[in-house]
Amino acid sequence: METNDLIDMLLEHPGQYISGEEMSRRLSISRTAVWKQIAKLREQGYKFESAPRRGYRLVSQPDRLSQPALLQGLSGNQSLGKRIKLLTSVSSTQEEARRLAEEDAPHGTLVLAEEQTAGRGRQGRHWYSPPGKGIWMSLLLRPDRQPVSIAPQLTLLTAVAVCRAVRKFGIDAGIKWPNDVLVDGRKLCGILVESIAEDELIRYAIAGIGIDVNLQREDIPQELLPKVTSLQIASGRRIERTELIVAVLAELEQLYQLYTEKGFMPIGHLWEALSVTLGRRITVLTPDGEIVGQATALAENGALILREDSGNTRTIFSGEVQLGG
Ligand code: BT5
Repeated sequence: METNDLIDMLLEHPGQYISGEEMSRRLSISRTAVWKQIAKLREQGYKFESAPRRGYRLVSQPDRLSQPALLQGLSGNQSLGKRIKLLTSVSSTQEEARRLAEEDAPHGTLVLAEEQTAGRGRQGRHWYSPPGKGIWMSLLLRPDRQPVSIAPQLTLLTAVAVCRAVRKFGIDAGIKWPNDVLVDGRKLCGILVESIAEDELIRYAIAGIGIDVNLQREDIPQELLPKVTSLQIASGRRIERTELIVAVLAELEQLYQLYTEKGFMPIGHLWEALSVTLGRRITVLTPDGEIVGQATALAENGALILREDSGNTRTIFSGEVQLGG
């Protein structure tokens, strides 16, 4: 007998106890075999309550992503997420997406992992990606004859997509320039767009998205605690990862199409509306030192425009923004 038969039977009676005797009769296996299957399922992360004479009740199932459920959820999309590679553990989904891109994987190919052992942020920083708690994924984009200079726009577009998807779950997320999605001033998602160019044109870009979904405070490393949150911490409830992945990809599909048809301007406006940076006094840490001023606008090329106290206007292409200054 497959453990699945037992699970199916328990799922047919949600919340109800079923006695060991009844299970053994209905599945035509011995009572010992039932105990063994229950033990095996417990090891896989299923949780049961057992009570004398009443039997077993399924309390919760492990939160695992499944390829059929994802493909089903994404079936409404035209191009993004039609091909999925789902891994249990990988160094970084960016690496895997890149490998697939070099093997001519199509636009919209999505790589997801339950866990990353060497997830990365910008400038080689580490991205913490524990198993089963978050969304760690990379999306392959093949823009049509676009210059490499548009890569920052893709970062902003991705941030808008994640922010809008998260808001659909009733969570008040905002975007910190350029690539962080925040809730209550804490980071919930990071985005890393890497592009491979040839003759100044993008051959392909890989949009890496890391979202802290069901992490609890004790899951977050001490040094990250002051500045990191998760959807579960922010909302007080578990969020179904598959639903959120589907929501993010649906937003991305829509925004990417808008971008292809109308350029960056409408995306820029959406970004501005969700920004927690614009209009604020900020400090930007750049490779050349600190710049303090008022964030006034987003430039067409994705740069941030800042007005220093002296009245000088500065254009920031990259850097670390701290709100306040
Ligand atoms: C980012 O870098 O925010 C981009 C993160 C992109 C991660 C995704 S996951 C799927 C794909 N595969 C990868 O290997 N990467 C992408 P950056 O702005 O440099 O921020 C990195 C900083 O965020 C770290 O130095 C930590 O301070 C903080 N951090 C690390 N892990 C975090 C987490 N899980 N949640 C929130 N903040 C985190």
